[in-house]
Amino acid sequence: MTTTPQAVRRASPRTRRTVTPPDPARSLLPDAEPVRLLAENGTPLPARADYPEPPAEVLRELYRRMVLGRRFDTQATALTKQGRLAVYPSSRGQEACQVGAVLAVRDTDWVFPTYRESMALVARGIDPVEVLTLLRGDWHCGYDPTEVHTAPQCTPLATQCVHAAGLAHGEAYQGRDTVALAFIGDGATSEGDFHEGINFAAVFKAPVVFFVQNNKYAISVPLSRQTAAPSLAYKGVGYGVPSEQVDGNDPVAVLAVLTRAVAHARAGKGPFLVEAHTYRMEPHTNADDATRYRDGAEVDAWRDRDPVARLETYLRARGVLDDAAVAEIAEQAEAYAADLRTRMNEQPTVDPLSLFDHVYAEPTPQLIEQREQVRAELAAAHAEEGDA
Ligand SMILES: Cc1ncc(C[n+]2csc(CCOP(=O)(O)OP(=O)(O)O)c2C)c(N)n1
Ligand SMILES: [Mg+2]
Repeated sequence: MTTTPQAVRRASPRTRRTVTPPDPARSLLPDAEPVRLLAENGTPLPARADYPEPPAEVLRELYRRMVLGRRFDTQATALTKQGRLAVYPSSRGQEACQVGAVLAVRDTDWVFPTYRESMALVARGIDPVEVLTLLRGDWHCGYDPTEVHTAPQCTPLATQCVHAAGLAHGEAYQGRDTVALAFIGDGATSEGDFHEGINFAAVFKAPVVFFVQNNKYAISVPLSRQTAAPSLAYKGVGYGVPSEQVDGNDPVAVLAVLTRAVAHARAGKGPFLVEAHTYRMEPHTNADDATRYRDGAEVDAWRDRDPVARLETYLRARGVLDDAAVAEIAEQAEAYAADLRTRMNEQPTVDPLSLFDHVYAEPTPQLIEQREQVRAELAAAHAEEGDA
């Protein structure tokens, strides 16, 4: 073996320079400030090369679906008051997140929603009556998840994170470029399943976008009582996952940031975490009284950051929307709500025994026994009715 003079110089302790290796954590950290492309009053902010603005026709469609989504949301709340829905968790104020996120993925990608995401699901094109089936208490899920590439809405917090990681890993393993988009609440990032899901996805480079809607509350618990993290996006770095923060009431920025996060996952670079700063304008659900834990001034401040108005102002100024277009979209939204009302007023016939049908692919002995108990009770009740 020959030793070159350079090699000797490199090895010599007298001449070795201490070069600080690049900090691998730095590239994973989000910008200190949430990404924002529109000011609160709807005027455009300086363009960013890393987050190009989506095309005008996409922004028009984003606006249209946000208007429909908001109308759907108010209609659903009204249906709880009429006894047509058992419960409804509103996402009013979160329209940019709900609609922007689903517009960033393909129809063949998988979405993993929570109970808060009814608006996102209708924006994805799922029949609103099917979306509300769970909340009406008829079935655990009203749509066929495999047909619409959308998991059932999860009520147990953060369980969808492990489902998303598993599905994304399975799809990649089979050579498909499917991305999984998991919706998560701020409170749910304190759950074990969030950590297990993101860790698994990071280790296996599973194409998952973890999308945290930080709406500042977990029912009555404010964010400050939930976490000491400077930002929920910082939770990515500990798992080796890059992240970004975005103004969740800026629809253009949400779509731009999610589009890039989805592209990152689809390119095989592993998961990405996005934290959107937004606000839940309504109580946790129709059964909650939010005045007991937050004051009106806070809610009013967020009313001024309305995402629908922000996008409308911007698109009008750009000439993408005018009075006629806005009126036409409002009309579409009214027709959509009217159709939903009519169909939700039809009383569905649900076979109580169907409760057991989809719990497991193969029913367990316990389920078979419970099903038999219910069947016998129903038969006895029918017999009694017949006697009367
Ligand atoms: C594992 C689990 N623990 C507790 C609950 C009760 N629970 C339902 S919603 C909720 C708050 C969740 O807040 P967040 O994650 O911020 O989502 P948001 O409701 O604000 O969209 C809690 C604690 C639950 N559903 N699942
Ligand atoms: Mg929350």
